[in-house]
Amino acid sequence: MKITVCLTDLRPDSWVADLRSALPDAEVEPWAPGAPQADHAVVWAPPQTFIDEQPRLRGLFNIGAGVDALLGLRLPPSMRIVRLDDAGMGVQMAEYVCHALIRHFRDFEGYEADAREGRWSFRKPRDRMDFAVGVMGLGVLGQRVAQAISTFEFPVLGWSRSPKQIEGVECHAGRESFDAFLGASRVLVNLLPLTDDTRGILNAKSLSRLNGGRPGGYLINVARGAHLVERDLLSLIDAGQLAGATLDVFETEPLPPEHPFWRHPRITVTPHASARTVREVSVAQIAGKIRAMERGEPIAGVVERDRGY
Ligand code: NDP
Ligand code: OXD
Repeated sequence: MKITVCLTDLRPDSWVADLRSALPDAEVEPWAPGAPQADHAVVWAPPQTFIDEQPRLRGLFNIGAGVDALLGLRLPPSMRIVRLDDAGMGVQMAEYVCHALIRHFRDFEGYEADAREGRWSFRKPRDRMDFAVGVMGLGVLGQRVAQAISTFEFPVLGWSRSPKQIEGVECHAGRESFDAFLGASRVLVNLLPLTDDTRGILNAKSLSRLNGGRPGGYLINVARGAHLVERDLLSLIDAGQLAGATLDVFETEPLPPEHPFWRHPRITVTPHASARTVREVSVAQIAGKIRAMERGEPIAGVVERDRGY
């Protein structure tokens, strides 16, 4: 069995070495143009040339959870696309979102500013019942995040395509319940995949519904930059309708130095770092799935191309 590794903007050496250890019977090589046809590929943002030169791959294993970049390529119908399921990202995403939520709720930014000035002053405690958190996307990461938030006793709502029942989470599903979900949420966390249905879903109309249409809504976007209409967010914050945002993903990455998000006092920026791929866990997961596929067994995380995730 041949495995090729094509990781744009990342060095493949450690991935190749770890895959060789995990699959000692396989021939694992980094991809270069003209390489022989492989059976499976481990990829991150591969170029179209790679797909065109490897048309008989059976499995295309993405080293991330989001497959929007892969689905933008022309892919033979026989090629199965497989995303990472958690693989160490769930706990990181839970940490990131809880940190951003609590930093905003407790105004730790204000305390940090006070500390820089040597000022001893308190904030009035706020009622967490007024800070309902809505999680868009209740998949592998969204469910993990919703459950983590609920341990801090915030009211938690969730929104997905198909109906769900999750303890401690008021679950909504489908477009028809979107407005009710938004209106009942004050802090909005985005963990949707980027698809034709979800592109631009965070816009002036949807974001101004937060908190029942009253000022004070807050956005945490950790999914994809193209979910957000960036100028709409800026207008709503500058008009005082939204209290601010924590953003990990952007329409253009790296975020250009001149972008207004960098210096906006109500926006916190991180460089697509909320949940990093953990190589050791990911290699173990991918190797397990390749072995199962070779035995003809079903595997988790196969992307349904029609729905886009
Ligand atoms: P999943 O595929 O497991 O979950 C996706 C969820 O979104 C599901 O609950 C699904 O509903 C819901 N959904 C999809 N389309 C719609 C729609 N049109 N309306 C309502 N709900 C919808 O994905 P993950 O949880 O693993 O990951 C989510 C995203 O997070 C990734 O696609 C990626 O873009 C991003 N990500 C970002 C990272 C970062 O570092 N910033 C790291 C990892 C991931 P249903 O359950 O009904 O199918
Ligand atoms: C992912 C990501 O999709 O890192 O896994 O964004």
